[in-house]
Amino acid sequence: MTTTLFDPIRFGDLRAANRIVMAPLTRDRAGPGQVPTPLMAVYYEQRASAGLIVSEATQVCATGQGYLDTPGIYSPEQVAGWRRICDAVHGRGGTIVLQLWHVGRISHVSLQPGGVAPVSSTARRANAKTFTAQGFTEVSAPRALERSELPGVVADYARAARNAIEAGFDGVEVHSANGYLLEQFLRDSVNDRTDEYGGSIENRVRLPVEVIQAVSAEIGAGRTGVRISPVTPANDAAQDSNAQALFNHYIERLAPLKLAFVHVIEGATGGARDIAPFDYEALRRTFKRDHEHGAWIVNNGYTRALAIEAVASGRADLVAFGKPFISNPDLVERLRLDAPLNPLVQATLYGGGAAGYTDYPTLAAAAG
Ligand code: 8OZ
Repeated sequence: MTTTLFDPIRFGDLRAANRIVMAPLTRDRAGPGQVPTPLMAVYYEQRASAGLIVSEATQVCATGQGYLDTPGIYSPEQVAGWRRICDAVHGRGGTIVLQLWHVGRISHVSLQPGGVAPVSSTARRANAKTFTAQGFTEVSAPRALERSELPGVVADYARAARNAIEAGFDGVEVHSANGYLLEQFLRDSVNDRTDEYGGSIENRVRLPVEVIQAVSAEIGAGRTGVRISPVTPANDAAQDSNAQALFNHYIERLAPLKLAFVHVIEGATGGARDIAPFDYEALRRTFKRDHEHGAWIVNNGYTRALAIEAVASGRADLVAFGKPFISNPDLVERLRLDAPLNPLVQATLYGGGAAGYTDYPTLAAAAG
């Protein structure tokens, strides 16, 4: 029988009631101290029918922050805030993992402890903007991390993963996409280091692999996933000179860890799927080679028809939806019924309160 988008699945130590994933979505609604709020618990609980929720990107340490009002997972208050969210989602039978994030150079001095420069693989500034208390602002020039500081970065991720489990998350997704810190090490268009963390592909994957190994060792590979975006131009991470070779090698290094999942953004994040030719299937084959039970999650611009085809053909195990989940808390039900979707309101995406966050109607509410 053909596998459908609505069939359950087990992968690693995780289980999902269907193959529909809520993609990580930055909404900038954390409270003081970067603590998740009760309103955020309402928002996630409303979306708990997703087979898997990947939380919004969450900084692993204070220097990992690059946007106003994004949540953290490094203080006891943040852990307590997230616990409320995990309890709410689990109360509805959902599964939720936390996305572990360090923005690297995609930040602004006004968001950094002590107002100092953000850190990166490089001291070169990105041609990118971020959202600060002053509105959209050019990112600040970074400082290149010293070789001796890198074990501390790895430790920050491991501690954050332990905090996530303590908060009640089912696992974590390491954010290794979209031009943030780990991709600032991966790509030769950004990484200009001359130590063993720069130069060759083997050297550039070193920090991301160390981070993912440390997280797996801390909480178990069966609760650990990774998100990649091999060809995205997001956040001035210009194409690597050989993206295919880079990501082939990266997945070769990750495959023996037997992670729960790999989550791949195909094409330009939030944009064209066909921005550059890339053989995603080669990565999937490598990941699955000795680990059939690891899940391959695909994302970016999937329609209902494309998602059904991706799962039925075996090209993907699960499909992540971003924007449709913002405006449709009951997206799973709508996809099942092939019902129309609520349109997205752009103005309320980032920051603010309940408007455009927890007030999108379900089908039932719209009918009532
Ligand atoms: C949109 C706005 C701010 C951050 C990403 C975490 O692109 C993000 C992000 C998206 O991965």
